[in-house]
Amino acid sequence: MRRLLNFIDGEFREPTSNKWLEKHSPLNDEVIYELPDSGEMDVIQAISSAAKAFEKWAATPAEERSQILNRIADLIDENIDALAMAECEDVGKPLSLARKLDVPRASQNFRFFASKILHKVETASDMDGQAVNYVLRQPLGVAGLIAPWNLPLYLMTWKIAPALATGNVAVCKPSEFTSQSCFLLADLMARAGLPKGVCNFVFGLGDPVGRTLVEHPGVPLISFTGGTKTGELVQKQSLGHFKKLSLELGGKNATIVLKDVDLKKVVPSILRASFLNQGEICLCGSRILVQEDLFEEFCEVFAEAASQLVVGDPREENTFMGPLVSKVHYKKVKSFVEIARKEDGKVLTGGEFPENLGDEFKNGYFLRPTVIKDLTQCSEIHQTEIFGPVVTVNSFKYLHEGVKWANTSPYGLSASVWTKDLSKAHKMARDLKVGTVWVNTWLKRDLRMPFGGQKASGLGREGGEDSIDFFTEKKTVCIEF
Ligand code: TXE
Repeated sequence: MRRLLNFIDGEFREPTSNKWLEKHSPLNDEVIYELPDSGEMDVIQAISSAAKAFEKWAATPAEERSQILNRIADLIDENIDALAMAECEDVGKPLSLARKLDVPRASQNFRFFASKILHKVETASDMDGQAVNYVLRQPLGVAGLIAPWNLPLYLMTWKIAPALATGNVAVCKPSEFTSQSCFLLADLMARAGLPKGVCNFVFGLGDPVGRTLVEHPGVPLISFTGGTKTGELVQKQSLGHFKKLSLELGGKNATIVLKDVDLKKVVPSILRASFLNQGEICLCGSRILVQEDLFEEFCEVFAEAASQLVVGDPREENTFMGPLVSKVHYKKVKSFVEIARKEDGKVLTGGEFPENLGDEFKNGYFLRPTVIKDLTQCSEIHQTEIFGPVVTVNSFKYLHEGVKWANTSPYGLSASVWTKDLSKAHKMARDLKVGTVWVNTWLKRDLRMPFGGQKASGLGREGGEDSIDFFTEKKTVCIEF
């Protein structure tokens, strides 16, 4: 059986306990490899290796750090086939999506921060000729980087790149459901000439691996992406050490459709916003709100289009949706469809295992895109993150009602507004209580801009200057003349 290994101090290592976890394929539930069931000792070894490497890495000129990060980006691009297949096998996401989105964004993350650190300008001030002040930005040390299973490489590199670019070192904890791409990345980083100990990977369960990382006094900052419940746990675990925390958590995002849209034009984009990556993106629009004059027509056109989406073997070019990531998650998502039915929701399409999949996939975690209407605003389905291919559709009359409904959620990650009237869009964008608003588009990301959520969607922002801010400490030096 294939086994992945931890990557600590520049070498691949078995877990000290010699205990292993099995990874089941989302396509057919068969075991496809084993990963380390690492324990506290493995994490402590990784942290001490990183701490040993920190001083030298922090003193490495930005130009040199930048070159190494660009070499990592080159190797990611050169190894897109293996990396994309790893994401497809682990997550169940279409290979075409991994090739178009996940892997290119991983190398873009490295390139973006490799360039950003070469153009940094800091603040200075002159006190009427008496003294001068200037700001120094310095890395903190060992960064604890924890990523979820839906976009494993995309999100872990979004943390690694700025952490290393600013001179920190890292201990990375990928999700136990999706370890392959980080296992491959570790090798690429070593081949790019990253000094040993600068970036370490420890595979295993959230507790003990993630917990040990978060609780350890030698790890001054944690960048976490994952579910809201786990985010709360991470916050509690970090108490007592005054750590810097960045929490990217869950979402229950509204897609707001005004009556002036051209349905033929917007429905394909709203389908993508609803079901891309099997709906397993925290930014997916899972609550569709349509102005009432357009509501019935929208439901008909959208449900029909959703029923036509190709669900099947994620390795096939024309597949739009593969299976969900795990049996546990599949059962959780399916249970929400049953709850919707009990709450008198009307399932317009989907909610069940696709018929014509063929024997080889009969044990896979496949679910057809599901559209549900007529649920009340306070239904559990509207208030809970499902994180799968399940969306609800409801109507509203006036714009302020649409905004109010969109804001009636424990989450505040993102929203999208679809309309020809941009003055209405600007006004709605101001009133939506979220971290990102897209107008007539979705998931278009400018890495220079801040990204993050409010309320139960998280704490802090990363991206552009916000990442530099998060991964460095500022120091003001004042010199008297
Ligand atoms: O998260 P989990 P998952 C969210 C998305 C969904 C969730 C899915 O909305 O809710 O992520 O990912 C580790 N101490 N986002 O199920 O279970 C765990 O091993 C420390 C939001 O993986 O929270 C895994 O590596 N770590 C996001 C990671 O935490 C612990 C975008 C996440 O696990 C731990 C993508 C512990 N006690 C997904 N327990 C956004 N807002 O951008 C578990 N972990």
